[in-house]
Amino acid sequence: MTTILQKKICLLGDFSVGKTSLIERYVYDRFSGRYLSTIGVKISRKSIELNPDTTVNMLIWDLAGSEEFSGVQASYLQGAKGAILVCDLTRPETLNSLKKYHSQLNAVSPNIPIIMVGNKEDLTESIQLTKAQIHEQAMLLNVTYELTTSAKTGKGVEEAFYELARRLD
Ligand code: G3D
Ligand code: MG
Repeated sequence: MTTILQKKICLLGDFSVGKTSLIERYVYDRFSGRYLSTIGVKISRKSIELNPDTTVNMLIWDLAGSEEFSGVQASYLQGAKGAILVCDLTRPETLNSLKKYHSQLNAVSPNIPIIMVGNKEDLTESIQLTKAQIHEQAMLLNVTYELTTSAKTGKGVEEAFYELARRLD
């Protein structure tokens, strides 16, 4: 018999790092490059078959709006079973911000699996963050897995969600 698990996961990171684009790539395999910044939360669903006995239904929460000004609302983080911290490889300050999101997350949903993503890897000319810097931040925050992605080309996106899904309890 197949067990189907429902898991809420949240994406966190500064405005414009590519959270919505990563979800669009993962769930619909598309990149449109323009998403209206609506106010509120959008929940997308995607299931992953982890093994023949276990399927995870991921409910992927995307926060639209001005999270970097107001801080993330506790209700967004409540009940999260996993999280993806996203920074933009072309903007070093977005890596630094992940500390703040991590502590907000920790206050509401402690000890859940978290992975870190450095997005926009396709913008090779403008990249200002090294893999070593991302690794260092991941170590500081006790994040067990980090990788670089491009929502535009799709590189690393499937892997990011899969690596999170297989760490969910
Ligand atoms: P957010 O949801 O974190 O706020 P969005 O970010 O997904 O809305 O993306 C913000 C901008 O970055 C968008 O461009 C989007 O197209 C772009 N973007 C997201 N991911 C990537 C990527 O991997 N590579 C490149 N080159 N661009 C990316 P606009 O122009 O609409 O601001
Ligand atoms: Mg968005």
